[in-house]
Amino acid sequence: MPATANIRTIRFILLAFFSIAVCYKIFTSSAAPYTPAELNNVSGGDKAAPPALPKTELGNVNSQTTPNDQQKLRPAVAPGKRANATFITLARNSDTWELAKSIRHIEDRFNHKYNYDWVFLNDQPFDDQFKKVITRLVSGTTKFGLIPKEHWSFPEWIDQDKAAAVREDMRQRKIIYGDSVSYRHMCRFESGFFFEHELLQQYEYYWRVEPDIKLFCDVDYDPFLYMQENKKKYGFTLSLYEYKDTIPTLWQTVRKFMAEFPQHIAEGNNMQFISNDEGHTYNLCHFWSNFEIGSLSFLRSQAYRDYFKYLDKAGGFFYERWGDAPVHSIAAALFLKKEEVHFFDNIAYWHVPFTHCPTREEDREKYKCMCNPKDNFDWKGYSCTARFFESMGWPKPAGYEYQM
Ligand SMILES: Nc1nc2c(ncn2[C@@H]2O[C@H](COP(=O)(O)OP(=O)(O)O)[C@@H](O)[C@H]2O)c(=O)[nH]1
Ligand SMILES: [Mg+2]
Repeated sequence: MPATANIRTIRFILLAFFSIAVCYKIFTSSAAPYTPAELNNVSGGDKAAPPALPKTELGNVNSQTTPNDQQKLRPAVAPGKRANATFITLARNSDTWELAKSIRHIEDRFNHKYNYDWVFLNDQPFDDQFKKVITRLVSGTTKFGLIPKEHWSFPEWIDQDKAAAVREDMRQRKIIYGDSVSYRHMCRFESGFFFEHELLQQYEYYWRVEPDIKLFCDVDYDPFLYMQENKKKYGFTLSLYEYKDTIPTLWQTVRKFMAEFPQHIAEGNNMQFISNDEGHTYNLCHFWSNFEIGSLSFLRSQAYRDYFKYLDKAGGFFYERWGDAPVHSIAAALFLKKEEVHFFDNIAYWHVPFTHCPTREEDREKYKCMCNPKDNFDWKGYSCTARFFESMGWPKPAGYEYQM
């Protein structure tokens, strides 16, 4: 072999070796720029057990970012006891996506730490998509129930022709939901039957959630336990005046009931909230029942059952358009002591078109609220919350005058 060929071979071998070495370096450095431990530090690592940063770095992080230092992060699941409680939602299959939003709000602000169950009820069977989408969003156990026919139909004493004539009249007068049969079944079901459903029998407290609601603040305590430990029976966030045309004879029916069942009227009740003249007339004030945290044994009490039966016999769910909000509220005002009704001021809530945002700046800070306090409905003219405060003998909270 000539000498030049030898030199070429040696050059080729050296070049090949050098190229392989360079490729190896590039490949290994781009495939693994950090060790797994370093990666954890970069991304914040596992939520449950954040890796401890070196002291000097922690100092840096704290001086340049807000708000949480690592020690303040709460555990993913709140320790301690639970109440015997569930969320409850009445919904149609067509509500799936609006309801999904509500559930994310409740889970993100509260239930991912508490994992309470959630019962869903429908007058039609829930479809597979509803169950699949909803189940993956709820941190507790989901239960899907069908409403029995007798809880979602006209009772035999209702005159169908009379009811149809009322709907037509209300349609012409453009009364909201005035011509709807299903809305009337819904109001009657929420007034008198949801707490009788077999899926709710095991529970003591409920939190009602509707599709398309929002929570604006963290709920970093357990409202169910709060109810239990403070002997509360009914909780609300928003109150307002009812449309008079939907309940023309409701109050006269309630007055007849009170005369026939005086034993059900509680001592120390809150008649003052619902009447400006000691019970002669109804002032239309009610708690907005699309949000409720309540005691199921209150609704299952003899007083409430007698009351609902009496109203149902009078026919106003179909001959007028009685809503479950005034029906529940009148009961809460009359059959409970006024201290048993709780205003959940720190649960900031929206259901179209009203917002409840905590009045006090300290609360909005403490609970990491994202609502504009100017949107708070509590002190505006159409709200009954000022009246509730008056009935309780409470002063209005600081700052209310900027939210009127
Ligand atoms: N299964 C079922 N749920 C209903 C029906 N109508 C209303 N709902 C539910 O009843 C609640 C109140 O109804 P919604 O339309 O929100 O009434 P609004 O808040 O008074 O305007 C919501 O949870 C609805 O999903 C119905 O026909 N069938
Ligand atoms: Mg609604």
